[in-house]
Amino acid sequence: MEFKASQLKIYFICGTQDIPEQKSIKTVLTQALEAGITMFQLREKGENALKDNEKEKLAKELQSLCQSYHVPFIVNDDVSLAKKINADGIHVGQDDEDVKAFANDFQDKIIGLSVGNISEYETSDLTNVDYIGVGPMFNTPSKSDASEPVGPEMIKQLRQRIGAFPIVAIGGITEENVKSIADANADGISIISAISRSQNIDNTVNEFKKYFN
Ligand code: TZP
Ligand code: MG
Repeated sequence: MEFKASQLKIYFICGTQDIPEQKSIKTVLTQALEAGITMFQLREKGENALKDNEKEKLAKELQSLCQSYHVPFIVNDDVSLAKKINADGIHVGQDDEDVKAFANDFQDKIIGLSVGNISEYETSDLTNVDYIGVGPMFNTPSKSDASEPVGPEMIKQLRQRIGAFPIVAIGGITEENVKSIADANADGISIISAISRSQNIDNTVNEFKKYFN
């Protein structure tokens, strides 16, 4: 799938750990796709994360859901799974596998890299990278080892250095603070809990969409 920065507008990230009890990740993703998310990332993390065959089975089910809505399906961290199921892309952090090591296998795929601050930006090789994920913007309930929030100011600083290179903001983004992210000139927002825990996913996604058009 060819990458366009517009696909970053409403980038939903989720794993089974992010789903409230009594709900399923398939239902939540279906509602989010119906509401108009523009990209999806499967991020299985933590003690109870699915592994191996179970993870692959879930990944394929969610991939096929995304395909029916023509929304890119991205895998977090797990390069071999992304290759195996022919995902649309992979997202890695600074401490994950080096982009150089897998870039060759993802030439026609989407590659995302997390960049937390200016020094990480300066030491990152973006040659094969399609977008950077910048954050955490605010305090986040969804990443136990998250670093200190950098705020929308970090988007502005990176934008000055990076020009039109695609930037998606992450971390603690809600309907209350999304305007500050749009004003800082991010191409989009990546969201876990504000969507996965929303009482009305359709309404939440549509509120977010107003800021990225
Ligand atoms: N990376 C930085 S913050 C974060 C990740 C994966 C979690 C974002 O989740 P939420 O619930 O949207 O704050
Ligand atoms: Mg990672």
